[in-house]
Amino acid sequence: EKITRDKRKEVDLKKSLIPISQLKASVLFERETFSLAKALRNSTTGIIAEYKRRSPSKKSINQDANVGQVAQGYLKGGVCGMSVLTDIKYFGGSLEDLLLARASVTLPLLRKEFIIDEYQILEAKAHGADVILLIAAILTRNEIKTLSVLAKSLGLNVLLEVHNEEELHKSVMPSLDMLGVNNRDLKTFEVSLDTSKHLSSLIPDDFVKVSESGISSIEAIKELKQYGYQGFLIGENFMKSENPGESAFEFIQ
Ligand code: IGP
Repeated sequence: EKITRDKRKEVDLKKSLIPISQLKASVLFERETFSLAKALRNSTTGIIAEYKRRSPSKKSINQDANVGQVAQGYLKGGVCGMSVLTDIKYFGGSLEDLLLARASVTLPLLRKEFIIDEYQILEAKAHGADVILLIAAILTRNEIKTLSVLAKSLGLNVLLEVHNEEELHKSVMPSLDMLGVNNRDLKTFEVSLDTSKHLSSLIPDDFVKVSESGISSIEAIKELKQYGYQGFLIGENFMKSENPGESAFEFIQ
């Protein structure tokens, strides 16, 4: 089953939403955010570790790991930031997971979600996110602009994800902080690090470059660094272990 905008909307319409006034009145909405872009620029490892229970391509990865414990494990392991899936339908995640991660660590946190409207950005801030993901494949240039400008105005970093040249050309604008290249094709689930290598030279230098998905070795990271990448988003490779934090620690050592 492919992930499309329309499906995303169907899911959103079904859940009951917290009123915007209530989101804006929350304590977390007022907090000063951490900058993932800054953390990545100052880091030698650049690892963004993801909390992911399951995925459309892998079904179950790790249903039992406690998100707060994983967050603390990642922090101890030396990661730069953490990504938390909040999508229920495809990834078994929730905003509750984001809140629990926020309560457990001071790491920059990315809300990993199919964001298509402004409400989801207010929601992200109110649940402790520091960074939002925008996926070029499901947004127009105008939407990317409106959503990223709103996120910036709330002090959030923006990670824009692309998978090909066309998406990259459509998306580049000053209101983004980080440009992520997804090595996984969201339509076929095929993974190739060549996607990152191929697109790297087309990404302007003022953005932090992040390589996403399918990374499972230090050798891969060394190679991607030579292409200018400073961030590496890793999920499954850590989550498939019983103790994802320890797995991240061993990886980074
Ligand atoms: C992590 P992996 O292969 O290390 O588990 O991948 C992350 O890149 C992946 O979960 C991801 C993703 C996304 C998930 C990247 N972009 C967009 C959902 C939506």
